[in-house]
Amino acid sequence: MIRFEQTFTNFLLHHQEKHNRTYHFLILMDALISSAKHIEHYYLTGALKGNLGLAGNVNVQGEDVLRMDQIAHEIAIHYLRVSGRVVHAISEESEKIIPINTESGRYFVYFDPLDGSSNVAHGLPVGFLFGIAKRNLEGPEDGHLRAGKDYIAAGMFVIPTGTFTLALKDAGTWRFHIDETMEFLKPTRMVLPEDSRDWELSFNVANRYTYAEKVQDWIEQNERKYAFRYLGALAGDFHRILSNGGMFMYPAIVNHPDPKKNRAQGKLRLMYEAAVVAFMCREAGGTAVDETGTPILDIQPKEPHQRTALYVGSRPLVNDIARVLLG
Ligand code: FDP
Repeated sequence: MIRFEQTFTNFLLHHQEKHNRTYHFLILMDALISSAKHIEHYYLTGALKGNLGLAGNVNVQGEDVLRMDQIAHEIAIHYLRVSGRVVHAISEESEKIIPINTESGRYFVYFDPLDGSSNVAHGLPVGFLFGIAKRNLEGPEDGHLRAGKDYIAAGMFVIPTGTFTLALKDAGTWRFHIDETMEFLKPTRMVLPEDSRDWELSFNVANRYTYAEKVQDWIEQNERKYAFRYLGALAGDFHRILSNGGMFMYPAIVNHPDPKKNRAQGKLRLMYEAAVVAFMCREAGGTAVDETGTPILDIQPKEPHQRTALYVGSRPLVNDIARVLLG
């Protein structure tokens, strides 16, 4: 017997209808879905085409090889452009803000088309993360750098696993899986589990002695209570936390033996990494803070590629470390 599941498109149409919303968001989501499918299939065959390597290489036909993250960026910009709905985009792959439809666009899209670069050469999971904010339709526009609390949606595709997670403001975090007809199906509401038995901790353990002493102490006191997992791609690591609970963290690096390698501001990007997962986490019942214990969603970005430290996951764990960070 074939089992049929609700499609993402159907889910979203009903959602928009129920909340009396416009069709513009549907067109934007269609562009993001098309981008993700295109990137996913490019990625699956990337090793074959020699596209998982470094830019500047030349392939056997003597053609320039583009890096996979540059290809992913171009794919996403193409679909965002033809959607006609985007005022401008901020991409990890472009230093400058990218104007798209500054006249009549409606949304700002902040994205990282291929996050988790250390996995790329191996064809292992990477993420396409995005946050969406809406233009001020009532008054003058103000510079377009929105704090996470002002996003209307945020999501991630874990490429090439065929999973897609989308959080809609005040309407929950939902996970979808791709089927053999390339449809994302089966909306499943994600709620961080309260039972701590399956909780996981996720951080780059090689960095632990470079963290602030109080963070090191917290790890010392808590690490034995939980399983430890680290893929090295935020989308994949956070995907697990959303299912199992626990905490992903990328703390500030302040005690590196080579001081030039310290990252007091943190490593991850606020607008298209930290705020994206923080938004999904809030809609799933969790929370996220930076190195000062400030909620990630409250941070007003000053520039598009701003970095931050990140602690994200189950509320009791994040609140516990926030207390230490504030102390
Ligand atoms: P990467 O630098 O490999 O692109 O974007 C930042 C990010 O990946 C995250 O996806 C990931 O969680 C983290 O950095 C991995 O950093 P480390 O290699 O320092 O652990």
